[in-house]
Parts: sequence; structure tokens; C-alpha cells
Amino acid sequence: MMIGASGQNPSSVIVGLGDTGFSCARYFLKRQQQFRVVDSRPQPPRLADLKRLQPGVEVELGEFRVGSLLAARELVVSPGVDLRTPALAEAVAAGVPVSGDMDIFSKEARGPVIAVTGSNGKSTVVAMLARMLDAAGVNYGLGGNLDGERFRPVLELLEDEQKDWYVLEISSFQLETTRRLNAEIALILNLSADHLDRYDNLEDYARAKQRIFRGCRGIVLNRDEPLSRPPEAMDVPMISYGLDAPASGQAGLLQHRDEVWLAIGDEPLLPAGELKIPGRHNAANALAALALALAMGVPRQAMLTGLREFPGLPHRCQWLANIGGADWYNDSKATNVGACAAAVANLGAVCEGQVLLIAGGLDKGADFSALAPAVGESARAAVLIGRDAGRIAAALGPETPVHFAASLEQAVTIARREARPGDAVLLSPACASFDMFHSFQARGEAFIRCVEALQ
Ligand code: UMA
Ligand code: ADP
Repeated sequence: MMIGASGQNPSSVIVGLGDTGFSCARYFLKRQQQFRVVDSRPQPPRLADLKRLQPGVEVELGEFRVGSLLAARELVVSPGVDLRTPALAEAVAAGVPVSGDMDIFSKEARGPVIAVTGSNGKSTVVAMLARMLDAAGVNYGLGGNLDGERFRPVLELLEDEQKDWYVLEISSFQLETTRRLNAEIALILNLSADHLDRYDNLEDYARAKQRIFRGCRGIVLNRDEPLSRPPEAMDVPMISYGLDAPASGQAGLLQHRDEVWLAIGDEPLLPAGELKIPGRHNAANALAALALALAMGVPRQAMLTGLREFPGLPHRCQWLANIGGADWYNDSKATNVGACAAAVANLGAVCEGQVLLIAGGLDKGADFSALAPAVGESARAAVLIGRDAGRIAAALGPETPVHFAASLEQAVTIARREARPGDAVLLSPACASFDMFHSFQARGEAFIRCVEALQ
């Protein structure tokens, strides 16, 4: 069979040739299914890899052409591609079916799926759950929207031997193209403004996230987040978690022996202070992982090992050093306002002094006024970088001293000068990094190098 040749039968069209598009191409090749690839970039990142794998593959680069999309059997759309792009929207309106890698995975995977979405905490929760599953000796696959060492697009998981469980981190972009996920357990951790360059408003963004519940057989929900519930009542088992005392069979926090403990029902498991990840937002993440493990039937001992030993992920409130009595933290993954506000409030609550916030970058259509309460309450000053520094300064209000810096290096120098013993110096940008860096990881690494240079 000619793979990729445009013959009589319409083929699937993979839209986007990044990591997801490449994994879709490999999937189609393995199954000898016809496909073509389109990407609006002149040099998409995985082009050379695809050409090596299948030299004759048909790839169309540059602005999407409606004709090519209309001729498709279905469009397999990558998460980075906005379905509102005019050529795509036209093809969809004309009735060409839309799919995505999660959609394909949900039809093919034979093991039950744990599906986790939310604005913040997804990677932390699935990585902590993975630690519990490792301790329990569970045979599971982990993939989806994760970055770092454990990053794997979901379709790659199908290349491994059959797993007993699949743990998936899923973004709203991936859910947009997922018709029915049929997860064993679905969870929305929280919802706060993000990606408002891709959604008309918060409701639109929430609707994309809520697609995670389609066809699910069980739900874990966050008692502290009304938007964590399915939009309509569903007759499936539910386990909840929250920062209050839990009812029987639920997860929460308990006062026990003069300390706050993570607990299931009236059974205390671990003092929250023994978690290696700081702050109440991370206590909530740990409870989410606990509730998922409970729903999966993981033994208590393995839950405890995961809770106690999980070291946290790099670039998420990552402690770096104590310099002149101030603690320095890298929270470069805080690419939205909710993540930054949580970091400022939580570090503000635990440090003896105040927070020196380094923030700024590309704003993604965000409303920064939601930062003002936490920053006003806990920050000594804000040092602002990047394209949208001025918008953040305007939202913070006159009571927070603001310094502008032309580079991250200069921001670090200013923060070092302003920090006092007991303070927490926190890089938590509330913005995307692409105006100054290749990625949030590159921004975090650059910050780490600057902090090392201070020591
Ligand atoms: N792009 C084009 N034209 C195209 C195709 C893509 O301009 O035709 C651009 C997009 O606008 C985007 C970039 O290329 O900025 C990458 O898009 P992609 O869909 O090719 O991305 P992948 O390499 O497949 O990576 C995606 C996720 N990226 C996005 O959703 C932007 C990765 O999540 C994910 O790990 C990977 O699939 C595997 O599942 C990253 C991410 O930033 C970590 N996610 C966002 C987030 O966490 O906030 C949602
Ligand atoms: P995601 O995968 O959803 O982006 P991460 O675990 O990678 O989540 O964390 C992203 C950012 O959100 C980090 O800055 C982190 O400190 C912050 N964060 C993590 N959990 C929460 C939470 N439950 N609420 C608010 N912010 C959080």
C-alpha cells in the first residue's frame, strides 16, 4: 500500500507535526492506515524524523489549505492548533470529523484510564500518583501533556506491552478533540483563567475541560472547587478530597496530635508537614493523588510511600538555595495567574519574612488583577520582566513596590539587593516564556544558573 499517497480513498489528515503529530504518524504507519500531514509552519519540529521514518510521506507545509482539509476522511488535530483557525473551522463546519491523539487512544487502549485535567497541579498529581503505583508494583503507563523525563504522547504508550492502568495528564486542548474518553476515573483538579488566547471566556475553557467526564465510570472531585463537578448529575461512584475534614471514605485534612494530617475518613495517614512539596496547594495535590489511589484500590503502605517520598517536580516551587538568609524558589512552570497567586500566598504563609516576586513574560490574554490580593498581602516587592511587565505593574496597584528589569539576570540582581533574611525570593512568572526563552524549562534553567552565580 502507498502510505501517504492521495489516492481515490480519502485519507486521515494529521494537522500539526510536533510531538503529537509525529506519534499519530507512527501509529498510522504501524497500522498501515493512509494519512497525509499538514502543518502551518514552514519547518515543523518533527519533519526530519517523519521523513526518515517514511521517505515518501505526503506533507503540506505553510498556511492550511481548505481544499486539503475538506478532502480528509478525518482531521487528527494536534493540541497546539486552534480549531477556530479559519481553514479548519470551515472544514469542520462542512462536516469533516475531528479527532485527536487522546480520542484514538481511548478507543484502542485496553487498560482502564485515570484521566487528570485542571488548570494547575496536573503534572504534580500524576507524578505523585505514579510514585504510589511504583511502590505498589502496579503495571501502568504514564503519558499525555507531561513534560520532562516522563514525557510521552499517549499513542506511544500503545507501543509498549499491555498495561493494567493508564495514568494520563490531559490538557483542555487535548480534550477539545476527544469525542468520548470513557475514563475509568476522571478528575478536574481546579479551574482558573488560562489560555484565554484560545478560549472566548472562562466558561468556554471550562466546557473544554468538562469533556473529560464523557463516558467515565467514576469521578474524583475537589470539594473546594465547584467547577470540579460534572456539569450534569452523573450516576457513577465519586470520591472527593478537600482541605477540610473528610467524611467516611473521602480524603481530607484532619487535626490529630496537634498537627494537620492527610487522612482518609477518620484515619490519619501522614502529617502534612512531612510532604516534601510545600504549601497548601500541594497538600491539595497530595490529597488528589491519594483519592485517585483510593479509587484504584492501592494499598495504604504504597500510598504512604508515595506521599512521603515524592520530591516534587523541577520548576514547580522548587527550592534552590538559601542566600544571605533568604530562600530562593524556581516556579517557572507558573505560566498562569492562578499558579503564581497560589505560590505567593503559600510561600508567604510559610516564610518568616515576605515574598520577593519575579514575574512577567507573555500574558496569554490573562487578567492580572487576580494577583493583587496575594501579592498585596505577602510580597515585599515585585521585579517584573518581559513583554507584559507593564500590564502586571498596572494590576498590582500602588502599595506593591515594583522594579522593572531588562533581563532575568538583572531581575535576580535586583531581588538579591532587596531581599532580607527570612524572605522567599520566588520566580513565578504568571506568564508564558516565549518572549525571552524557548520554554518554561529554559527560563527555569536560566534562573537556576543566575542563582548559582550568586552563591
Ligand atoms: N503549531 C503551528 N502550526 C501547526 C501546528 C502547531 O503553528 O500546524 C504551533 C502551535 O501553535 C504550538 C506549537 O506549534 O504553539 C506546538 O504545537 P503541537 O500541537 O505541535 O505540540 P506538540 O509538540 O504536539 O506538544 C503537545 C503539547 N503542546 C501543546 O499543547 C501546545 C505538549 O504539552 C504535550 O506534552 C504534547 O503535545 C504531548 O501530549 C506542552 C504544553 O505546553 C507541555 N501544554 C500546554 C500547557 O501545559 O499549558 C497545554
Ligand atoms: P500543570 O501540569 O497543571 O501545569 P504543575 O504540577 O506542572 O501543573 O504545576 C504548574 C504550576 O502550578 C506550578 O507553578 C505550581 O507551583 C502551580 N500549582 C501546582 N498545583 C497547584 C494547585 N493545586 N493550585 C494552584 N497552583 C498550583
